[in-house]
Amino acid sequence: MLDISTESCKTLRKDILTMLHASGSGHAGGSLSCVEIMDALYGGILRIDPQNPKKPDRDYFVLSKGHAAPALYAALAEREFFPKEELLTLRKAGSHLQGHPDKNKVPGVDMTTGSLGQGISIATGLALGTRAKGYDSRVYVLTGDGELQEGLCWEAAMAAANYKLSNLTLIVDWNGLQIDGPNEEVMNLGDLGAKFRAFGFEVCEIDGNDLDQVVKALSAPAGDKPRCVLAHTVKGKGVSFYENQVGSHGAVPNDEQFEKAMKEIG
Ligand SMILES: Cc1ncc(C[n+]2csc(CCOP(=O)(O)OP(=O)(O)O)c2C)c(N)n1
Ligand SMILES: [Mg+2]
Repeated sequence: MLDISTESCKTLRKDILTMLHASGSGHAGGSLSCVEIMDALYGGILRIDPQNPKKPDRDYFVLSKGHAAPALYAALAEREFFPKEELLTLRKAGSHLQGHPDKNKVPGVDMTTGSLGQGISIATGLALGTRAKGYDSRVYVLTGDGELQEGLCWEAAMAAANYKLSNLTLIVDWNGLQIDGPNEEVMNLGDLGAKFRAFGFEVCEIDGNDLDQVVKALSAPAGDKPRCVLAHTVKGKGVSFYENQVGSHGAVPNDEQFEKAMKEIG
């Protein structure tokens, strides 16, 4: 059973590495950077029921950075949406746990993702739709920082503010790195706080690997605008040879690295 604790974060990190080691492919860096966010959401903040994953008036989570699927799968398995042993089938032929999440195959996955840039639009639609139905649902979406270079993100942000979607929380995993380098070198994001404020969001900025800060930001009562949580994180967090390394993006541990990483996490 998953709870909100540093021990649960360690468990999620170990699950992620175990999956990647077993599959021989996947994305370590961006899965490890968002562990505290996943733990806070699936450890307690989201109003969801593993026995009834499609309950319409639940809370929703969209993993817009779908390549971090191992982090989502680990959280769902620890929250008992499916048996934990299945994590070892990551990316194997026939497994429901493919490299990117599929809502039609994996219990607890609210949206199929992997093509970057789409999640904020989807979450905006979910926030509008659940509000129209009169549900008390809150909708959370997690994007990468590099992902924000997709223009579609900003169209969706404009719409979310226009419709005053106070039930929507956008979390940015601001780890500073994307697939081929630091954001600042590839396409500088500039002052994201000022940008989201100008678009009509309420913005807060936190250390996204500090569990207390994450919980406080994600559980704060809704205001009258959509909220943007700029979460400063470390790509590859928890594993010394992955932290802040561009190469950790699509990294997979070999046997020796796996042992070292598991020891480091403790
Ligand atoms: C539309 C689209 N273009 C390219 C890719 C390939 N791709 C997968 S991850 C990634 C980099 C994402 O960087 P970022 O958003 O910063 O994610 P993180 O650092 O959290 O892993 C890219 C370019 C994709 N999945 N979708
Ligand atoms: Mg990034």
